[in-house]
Amino acid sequence: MKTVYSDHHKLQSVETEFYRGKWVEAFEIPRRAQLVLDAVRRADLGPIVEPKSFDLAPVLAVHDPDFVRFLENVWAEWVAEVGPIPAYPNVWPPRRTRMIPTIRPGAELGRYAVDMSSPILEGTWRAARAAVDCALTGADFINAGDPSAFALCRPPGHHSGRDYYGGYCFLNNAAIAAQYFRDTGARRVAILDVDYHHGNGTQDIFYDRGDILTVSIHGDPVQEYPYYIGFADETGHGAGEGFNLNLPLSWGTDFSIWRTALDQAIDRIAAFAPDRLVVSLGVDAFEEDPISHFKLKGPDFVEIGRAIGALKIPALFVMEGGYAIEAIGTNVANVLAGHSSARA
Ligand code: OKP
Ligand code: ZN
Repeated sequence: MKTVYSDHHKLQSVETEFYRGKWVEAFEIPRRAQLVLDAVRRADLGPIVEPKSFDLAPVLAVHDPDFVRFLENVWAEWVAEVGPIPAYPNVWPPRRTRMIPTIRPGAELGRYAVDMSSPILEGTWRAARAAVDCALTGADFINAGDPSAFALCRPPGHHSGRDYYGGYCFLNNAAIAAQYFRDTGARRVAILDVDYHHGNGTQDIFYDRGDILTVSIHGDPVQEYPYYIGFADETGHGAGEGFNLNLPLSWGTDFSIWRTALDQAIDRIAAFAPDRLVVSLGVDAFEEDPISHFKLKGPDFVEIGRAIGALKIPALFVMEGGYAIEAIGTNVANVLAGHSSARA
């Protein structure tokens, strides 16, 4: 299995993040990707390659043009008004608002941001574009016949919706790859999100679509980020009715329970019979994760990979979360190794 990796992710780097009323040491840091890369190398999973550069068309196929233009340009506007410091919103539009454009970067940050976890920096746009390039390059390997590929994306993407960003995510790498699969010949695509957090952005993007099935296993939104969305009764809308499956689980969930949800997810995907599978691969369901509350252990990740591999559907793994620095590499490599062993 090829791994697609770009050094540009390092452009998205902050020391601290705002967490429960305080500035604390940041969780989503460049070292995460470095450690995953090291582990993939050590596990001898296959070649590590640089992404090709894609134009904006695949991004604009899932994100609104005004949002994309905002991400590209807000840094320059923020620097001109505020100076070269991380750009955060501190104002948000209330419900039932008319959403009339403003000429102030701070107000535009609040229009598109859903939380304060995702500062926009000088290199954010380039880092986010490079992550998309990793996902699309991986998709091309699968289109060329590889049974699987790993896009080592950073920043992650699954919290980014059609026109919003947050949860460390700017552009939705997995959604962009899924749509790209559709646009390059796949008739049906499934996205399986095993990150601890609900893939709210991915759900938002495909909610009214019956050609792209979205499935997410995650912390119950009554007690876990992103809150408000990710409930079991959100099943899709219009042509998408029945094509979104949420499997929320409580804090303390261990692998025996998690595995039951995975079986449901896999049964639904098998029934959908997609031509391509995109896996939003977060490993923050791990018991030692500092911001999460599930109880998965290292070897469980091998079994996750194996179960996904048993579907025998060409699979693109797209890196999302995972913050237990000492184990992130092993946990990711375990999923990929499990998948390769089942596909062999
Ligand atoms: C990104 B990914 C919870 C604060 C959470 C943002 C978490 C984003 C997770 N109290 N802050 O899905 O791993
Ligand atoms: Zn997560």
